[in-house]
Amino acid sequence: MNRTAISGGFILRIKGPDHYVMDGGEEIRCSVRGRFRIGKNPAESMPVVGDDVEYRRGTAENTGVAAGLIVSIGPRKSIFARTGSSEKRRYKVLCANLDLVFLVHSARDPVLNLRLLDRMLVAAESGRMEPVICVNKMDLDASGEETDSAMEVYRKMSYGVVLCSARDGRGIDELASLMKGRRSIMSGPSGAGKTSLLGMIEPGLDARIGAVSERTGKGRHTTTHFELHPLRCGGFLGDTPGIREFGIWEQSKQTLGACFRDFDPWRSQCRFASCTHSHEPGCAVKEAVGERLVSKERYESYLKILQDLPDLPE
Ligand SMILES: Nc1nc2c(ncn2[C@@H]2O[C@H](COP(=O)(O)OP(=O)(O)OP(=O)(O)O)[C@@H](O)[C@H]2O)c(=O)[nH]1
Ligand SMILES: [Mg+2]
Ligand SMILES: [Zn+2]
Repeated sequence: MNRTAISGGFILRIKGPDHYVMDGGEEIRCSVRGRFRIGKNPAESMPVVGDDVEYRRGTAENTGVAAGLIVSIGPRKSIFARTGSSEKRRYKVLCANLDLVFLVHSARDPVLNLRLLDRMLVAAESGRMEPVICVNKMDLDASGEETDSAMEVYRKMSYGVVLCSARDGRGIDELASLMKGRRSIMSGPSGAGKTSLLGMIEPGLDARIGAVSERTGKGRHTTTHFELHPLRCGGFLGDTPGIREFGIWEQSKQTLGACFRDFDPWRSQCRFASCTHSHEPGCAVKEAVGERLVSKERYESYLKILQDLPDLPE
């Protein structure tokens, strides 16, 4: 490889040793050597999709195509991670620096699971990502009233909510306009319709993703591979495999409350600064739940997630 100047870009996809870097409108195939120090966690030592990188540009000797060597990775503004099912504390960063994460659920088939949505909102907040709640398959919800009223509590917390259908096309324009010029991904339970929505937003993209997805026993394609796809409207969009278990990483019993936006007006008024809003006397959050200023269901989600979290180390 002929060594030349350093250039910058971000990683679109990783295939084995090849890291495809988007630099302006050009894709450069880069390699990496060794490990990097990226986040504060030692688990974050390898580049992931979405990382801003600097690379030394050259030309691969045998093929003549533009190639490069990644020499540094920029700080991660946000991360999207997954936890292993066996070891809940361990996590793997799937991608970095996303502007938005679309939390795709379905009104029916599978049924709308608000407790799972709450877990995913915590994950988004924890990774410093801006979530947009997306309820798909609205064509299966005759009046739409039930879904609409279930979303009221989330709208009040200033989360973006889009009711959509990959079948009849409602909400698609709204999703497309949110994605314009931004880097985003879709995440949510398997079968909620993430890949189908992608196909509506950018015709043909679902087929490209389908080609690398796995065929399940049920005879349908399940997304297994992850990368950011350039959109014709500008912007980059990633599709993720459906979620079976959604772990929460890097949170403790003492920090979880900060991931619940609806607790914000009350958290600072608790008697103890280290309040976990569960058993403590003088808890302003619990009082707010009692006065119906905070939704009982949201508080139940909170307690459920809290159970599995460790205490903050002294
Ligand atoms: N009625 C209805 N069906 C839909 C809609 N969107 C998707 N589907 C169907 O739901 C099934 C699952 O859709 P996918 O797009 O594969 O779901 P996914 O979220 O990508 O699933 P995973 O890749 O397994 O995570 C398919 O049979 C789709 O045809 C919709 O808006 N309405
Ligand atoms: Mg899919
Ligand atoms: Zn409290």
